[in-house]
Amino acid sequence: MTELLAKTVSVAKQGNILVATVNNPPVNALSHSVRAGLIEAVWTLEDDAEARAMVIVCEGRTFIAGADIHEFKKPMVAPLLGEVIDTLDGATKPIIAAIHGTALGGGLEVALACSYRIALEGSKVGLPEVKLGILPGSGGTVRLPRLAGVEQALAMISEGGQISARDAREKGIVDEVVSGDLKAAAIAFAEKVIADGARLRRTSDLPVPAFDPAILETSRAALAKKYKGFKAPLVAVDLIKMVTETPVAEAIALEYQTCKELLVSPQSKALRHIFAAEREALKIDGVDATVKPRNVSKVAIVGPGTMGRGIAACFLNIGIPVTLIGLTDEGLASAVKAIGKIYEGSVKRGSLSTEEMERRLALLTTTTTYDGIGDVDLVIEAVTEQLDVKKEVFAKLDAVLRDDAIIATNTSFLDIEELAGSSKNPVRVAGMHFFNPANVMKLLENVRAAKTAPDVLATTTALGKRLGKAPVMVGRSEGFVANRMLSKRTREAQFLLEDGATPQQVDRVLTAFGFPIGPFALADLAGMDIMAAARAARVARMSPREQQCNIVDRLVAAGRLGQKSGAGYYVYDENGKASHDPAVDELLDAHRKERGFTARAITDEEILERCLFAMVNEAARILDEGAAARPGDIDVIWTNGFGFPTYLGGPMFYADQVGLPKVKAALDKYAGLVGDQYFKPAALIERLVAEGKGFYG
Ligand code: 3H9
Repeated sequence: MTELLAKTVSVAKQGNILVATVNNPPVNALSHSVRAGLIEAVWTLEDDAEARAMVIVCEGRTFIAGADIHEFKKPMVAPLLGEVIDTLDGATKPIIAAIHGTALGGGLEVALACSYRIALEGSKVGLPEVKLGILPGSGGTVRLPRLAGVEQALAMISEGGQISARDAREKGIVDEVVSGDLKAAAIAFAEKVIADGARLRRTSDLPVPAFDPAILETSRAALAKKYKGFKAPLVAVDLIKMVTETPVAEAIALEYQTCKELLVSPQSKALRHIFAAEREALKIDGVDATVKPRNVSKVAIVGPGTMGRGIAACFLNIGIPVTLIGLTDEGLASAVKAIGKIYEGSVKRGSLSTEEMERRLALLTTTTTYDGIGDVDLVIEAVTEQLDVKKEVFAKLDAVLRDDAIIATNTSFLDIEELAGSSKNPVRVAGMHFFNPANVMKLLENVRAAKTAPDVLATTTALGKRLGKAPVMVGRSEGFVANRMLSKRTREAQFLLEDGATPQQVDRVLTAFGFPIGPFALADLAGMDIMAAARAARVARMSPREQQCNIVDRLVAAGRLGQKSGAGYYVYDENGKASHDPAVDELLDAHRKERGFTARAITDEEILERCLFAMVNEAARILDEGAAARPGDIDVIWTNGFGFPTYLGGPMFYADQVGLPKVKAALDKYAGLVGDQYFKPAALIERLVAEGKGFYG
């Protein structure tokens, strides 16, 4: 083996084949030393008269997963990735990329610049740059259409998805899919290439295959709708169009320029922030990274209601057997039917095979007793939100579970300490707060109580990741983080109606900001009876103005339960299309009159600031109390739980972009207008402003 100067790449000879091995954990990103090492490896290949071909393989869990995101914040140091790609492309002997895990972004660009690509069964390839607000910058947009066709390349580049090695083989992106020993297969492949005359096959020499230019405009329209507010997907269409009309060298230069410009855009900064924050959120404050999660291979769920069903589906989806415990056989039968319906929907849409549906359903058992769950590793209780009912369940669980089995509560607002304290074994109790529909929503608020064991916390986090969720660890706090902040936005949306805004205006302002749905359309979707029940549960602890702001109750009394009854804040036609209803104006007028409010014209700016900054202010309190460990955790919660636009980075990142002095000035203004008790700036905001800092320093 030859030691290269760059320690992350080594080369070794196997007969007349050079094997370059990349070893840059955790994901073999193209850090400076990998870039330098790959260039050195090609020089070694060129200098060695005996060597006739080279294989590039990676150690660890994956092939190169892209450019090193951590280097994006600093000035790039030569050699840049473009130089690596040019060196690979210009090699006079064939190079074979041997892909396992995921070849992503710059990693796939490296592979595309090689003469041949072989991939391990189960591996994946993709150009996910768009998810970071950028586009491929080292030939990806130029080479991929030449191999896979313009339509396929456009789909992959503009949406950033990954495709399987088999699909990639079918589309011409990889040459062979192998199983077993990848390195041995790659060497055998190289021997074949040498036997066939060591032919070079430069992707950049291939012509762009013919395509229907209409697909560019069709994609542009579809992307504008699907990724409303995102810049990079639309730039991708322009870039691909340019590539089809421009010679290779010029196209590569233009692509790099576009990537560089996007890299410094606010959207890319925000999206990269969320990428990092989601990974940071997996690190539990105060729990050492070496703490091992407990094994979870069998679970029970108590409560076959809406939440229990969705949670059960989450576990069945990843092959974990579930015992669903209910009070009656009828309730359980209806839960099984509902879970079946979830899967039937997926089968109809073509995203699930019938066999897979049957395999998942076979993992589900139901029971009305606690007798058979002595061997489960985890129980999630998802029974009704009443402390005494939940305590009773805990007592029953304590009687039958193994000592090391975990009890997780799905409570959304009960006191986690009181629940944990009701178990004989509080170290095993934590919260796993799923959001409805649990099988769809990515957010998972894991809740720690004072005595929860570190490995129980590590287990809920690891499990969240296995379930494909964005898990965030939160602490004791009424409504935890997500709902506690939401309640402030809900309060302001309601107060704005009293002050003179209309539901349409508030919804328009918040959707124009980037939320997928406004608070009133959302309330109509959830159901006004549900909203009224949630309000009733909290009303005793509300301020007098909030207590009397009973618009929701008025709507319920008027039979306006939302979409399900055809009318709520809006009226709905038979296709579910919402429109303005003058009856709601009358209802609001009557409410204002009764409560002594005179409607005034409210600006869009006031709506946005009151709704957003009320949340940010509450988040600052949550941080100060320690119920969230980092501002990034709150950004992950809001982007995954309530559709806060990722391209704005979440509420805390957004507040920093606005500038905390400006946020504080707005809070002061609304404290005067709406009331000090609602808008008095949180102590943390006062402190940060005084220190000239933001949430992120
Ligand atoms: C690009 O290539 C641009 C070029 O076209 C042009 C340039 C001019 N860099 O996700 P995980 C870290 S843009 C540095 O939990 P998994 C991550 O922070 C790039 N670090 O693992 C975490 O660190 P820590 C295009 C990276 O197994 C650790 O790896 N590529 C990078 O669930 C584990 O990450 C992408 O966008 C990186 N590129 O998933 C790929 N990626 O443990 C982004 C990850 O300290 N990456 N880390 O928190 C992914 O999609 C997933 O990480 C991957 C593994 C699927 C690879």
